[in-house]
Amino acid sequence: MNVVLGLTMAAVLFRGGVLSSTMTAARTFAAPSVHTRGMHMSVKSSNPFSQAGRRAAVRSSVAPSPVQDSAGTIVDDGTVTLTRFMIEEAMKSKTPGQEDMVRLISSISVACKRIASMVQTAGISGSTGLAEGGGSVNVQGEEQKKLDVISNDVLKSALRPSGKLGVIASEEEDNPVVVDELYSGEYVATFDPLDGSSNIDAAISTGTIFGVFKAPEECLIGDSDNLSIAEQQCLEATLQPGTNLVAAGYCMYSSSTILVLTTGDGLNGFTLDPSIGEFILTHPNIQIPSRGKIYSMNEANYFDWDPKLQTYVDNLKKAEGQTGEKYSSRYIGSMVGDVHRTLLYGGIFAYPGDKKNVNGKLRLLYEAAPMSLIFEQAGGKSITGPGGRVLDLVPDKVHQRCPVFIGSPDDVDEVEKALA
Ligand code: AFP
Repeated sequence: MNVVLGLTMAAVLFRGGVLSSTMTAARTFAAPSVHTRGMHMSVKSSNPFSQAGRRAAVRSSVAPSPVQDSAGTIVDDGTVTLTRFMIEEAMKSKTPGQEDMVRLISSISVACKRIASMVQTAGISGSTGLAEGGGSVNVQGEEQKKLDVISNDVLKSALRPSGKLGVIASEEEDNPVVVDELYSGEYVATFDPLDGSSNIDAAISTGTIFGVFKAPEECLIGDSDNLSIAEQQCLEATLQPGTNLVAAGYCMYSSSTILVLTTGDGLNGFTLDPSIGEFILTHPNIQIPSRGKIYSMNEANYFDWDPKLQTYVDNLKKAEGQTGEKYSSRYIGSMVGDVHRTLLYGGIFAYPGDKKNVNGKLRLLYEAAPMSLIFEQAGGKSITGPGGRVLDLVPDKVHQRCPVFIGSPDDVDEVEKALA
């Protein structure tokens, strides 16, 4: 289930007393340093997860550094919450509008917490299953789950308190539509509220994917079905290439809830601590391994693939690819889960085009493009095929699909060569 939201973020963030005092604290006490512990990898293992997985885990280790005053009292326990991280980044940034970005990300994180809670209790609360008891189909012909619809509403209501939210487009709509008083100004956000929702009844990982663009210019849209050309142009603000993304991220609802975020200056991961209801920085400066040993594709489509792709995958299975090592296959069918594993362990995730669906299945604006920015920020690559960087693709419609090959740079280079 996918949604595109347009919104303006008013530049009032740092006027609030709470935030001002947080900033004062951040100035007074040195920001806690983040430690990543080193580990030697001298033992070779045939387990595809062992080395790459450990390498990623090592990078993820975070030990908070408490700060004490002269009397030895701990004045800062060193925990870096998402809010604190964003505020400190905004203070360091020379890019105007970062305060608005803090507010936007904060609203999204609240929605993620709510969705995480609903996903965890779906089996108890009776929110598993199909919306409207079945037969509720979105614009792309996909049957909606109850939680698709609820997650969409949660995102809308989390962003609405800004008073600026107005454009909503979803899989039930061909185009973004006006649902409220609308100011589509500084930012336009694209969402897939609950990606992988077909897995939800089996309690398998799902996620929310989002991308944030700058709106071309301030625009106001009335509450009318007959939009003027200027108003239509506002709605089309979502049709931007991924190179224009100013932020992207995902929340993964799994054994833990993880929010992975980039605002264009590296990639960081935060884990929800349910005891305090805060996202805590647990994966600072994520870097994907340059090569992995796992491929992740829906092989049920094998016989519809390009023969060159079939050969590439056959080679990985036979240990006849570039590394000469046998790869393992892992496929959840929930992009956020498959991509998160690929980001940490390395390897390749792909949803290629095939004979039936030449552009594959994944949607450019709220699946492929945000994930591509995320991977590039982590040193990975993402292409549609030979010579086709996903981020360069200019959408011509909101729900456009594109083939995706995303992962470790060496693995993506290998598949690109194989397909050329
Ligand atoms: P749903 O949201 O309908 O479950 O689709 C999930 C998804 O868009 C993406 O998350 C998966 O990677 C992909 O579809 C799986 O598609 P296949 O079932 O065709 O493998």
